[in-house]
Amino acid sequence: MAVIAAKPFAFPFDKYKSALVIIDMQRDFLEHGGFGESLGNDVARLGTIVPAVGRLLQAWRALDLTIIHTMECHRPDLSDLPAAKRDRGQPKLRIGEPGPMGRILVAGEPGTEIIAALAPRMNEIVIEKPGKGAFYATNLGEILKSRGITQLILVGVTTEVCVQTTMREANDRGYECLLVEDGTESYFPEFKAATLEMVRAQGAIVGWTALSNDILQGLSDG
Ligand code: C5J
Repeated sequence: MAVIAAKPFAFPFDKYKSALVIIDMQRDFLEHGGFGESLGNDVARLGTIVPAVGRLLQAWRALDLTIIHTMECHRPDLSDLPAAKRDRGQPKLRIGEPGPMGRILVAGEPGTEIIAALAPRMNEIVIEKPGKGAFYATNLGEILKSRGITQLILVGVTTEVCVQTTMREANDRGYECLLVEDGTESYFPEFKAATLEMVRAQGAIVGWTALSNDILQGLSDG
């Protein structure tokens, strides 16, 4: 057991009951020609977190702790893509349409893959999710329960969309959640800042936030 320096107060950390949850670090969000860019976003912002996420991933791997990767994607027949999601926004390319990296956010397509620097290993769990939250329409809850996981360390993109949604879903299910400040990013810096503030407000109403170095320290302390 260790204590991580976190906001709004210290996070009691049991690494053996923790999972590192890496949300949607996919080419479609981080690389040119993908969904994020087709929505008019500057995708370069998201790449800045890759080193910090990579250091946490290596540390979890070194200790053989639970690692979960998520991917936002849909079945090739798009039967899990509601029209309300497909038609939202005004992207140049809609979900399911062919782009430079294959069909946008469709399972098995090159653009849907996790970026090479953070590619999952064979023994790591990969959750394909059709929604913003990683618990919706997936077996993530069952997997965590079967491993006795009670604490989630969250990284990934985008802070205010899939990361925050997953953190809120997890909080409602009784998990203690810690969002890594330099391990998450948004196309909109003001949305990232607001999310960090709101999740830890009111005495950690949704959870804690901390820097990756403080989490690495907690891993070696405990
Ligand atoms: C979005 C995500 N932003 N992974 N997905 O549509 O946050």
